[in-house]
Amino acid sequence: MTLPIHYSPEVTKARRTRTPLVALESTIITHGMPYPDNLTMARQVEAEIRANGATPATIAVLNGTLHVGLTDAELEMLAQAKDVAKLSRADLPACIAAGGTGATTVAATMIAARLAGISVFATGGIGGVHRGAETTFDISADLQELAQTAVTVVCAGAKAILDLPKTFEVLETLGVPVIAYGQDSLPAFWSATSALPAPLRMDTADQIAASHQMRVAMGVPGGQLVCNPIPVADEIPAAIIGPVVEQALADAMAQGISAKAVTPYLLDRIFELTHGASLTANIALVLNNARLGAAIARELGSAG
Ligand code: PSU
Ligand code: MN
Repeated sequence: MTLPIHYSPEVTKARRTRTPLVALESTIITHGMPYPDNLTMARQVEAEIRANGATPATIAVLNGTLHVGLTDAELEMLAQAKDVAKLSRADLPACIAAGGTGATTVAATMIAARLAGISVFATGGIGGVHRGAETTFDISADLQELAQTAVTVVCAGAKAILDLPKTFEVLETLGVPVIAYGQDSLPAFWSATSALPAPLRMDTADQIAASHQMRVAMGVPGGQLVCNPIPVADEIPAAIIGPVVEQALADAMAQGISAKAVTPYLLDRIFELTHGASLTANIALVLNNARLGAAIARELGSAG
């Protein structure tokens, strides 16, 4: 069976000329940010990757075809679309088989990146263990994916809407290397640092690329999670964002929000409660991750 994969003209060219590629997810566009900031962010992050010597490949399913790289018109369509499906590992093949359209989460983007031979993926935050998971069992499939798919994912840590200690415990259990970039503590998305010590620390893109290649050479399945702190000038200190997150979680509980709707609801509520400041920080950290992702992809390209 031939897989219905479509490479954009830009990605096709990068594959031919062996230009390093960096994968990008689309759920952050459809479910993570409001229009039109989501479109501005999607364009800026692609531009940042190009400016840093790599080619961006934003991933989504459009009418039953897995798109690796989107044209500007496709980005715009997704950014404006309402009710686009959110596709994780469980949903991706079913959506393609049914001829549907959907945005890929971290887990689904990793699967697509691997199929396309792309080793690096930059995003904002990953899914993880939700607070109260001891009763709801709400744990993102992103964590399992990191344990089995050989893609290095650059994020800014996990959001405080999650239970951070439990998220990192699960990653440890799954054998996923969690690497803080350039500091000893794990970054916490909107805040550059947290009280949690990082299991691993690396200070250069070269070290991250070398460790990715060693995993592949040794046949150790799974990817790496790189946690890149938001630039301090752009951060929202924990003392400010903490109470906002608590409020959003209380509102989600009162509204009976559950399952796949939890993350999008919380992001939207935090946006409202911070009058947009959470979004400004979110865009800054995604751009920062795009730069590091491009640097890692360049190292992998030159070594591979
Ligand atoms: N965390 C964020 N922003 C996001 C997401 C997570 O800070 O946009 C999205 C990502 O696509 C991630 C997904 O893969 O939510 C996780 O959803 P769930 O918890 O339902 O697996
Ligand atoms: Mn979930």
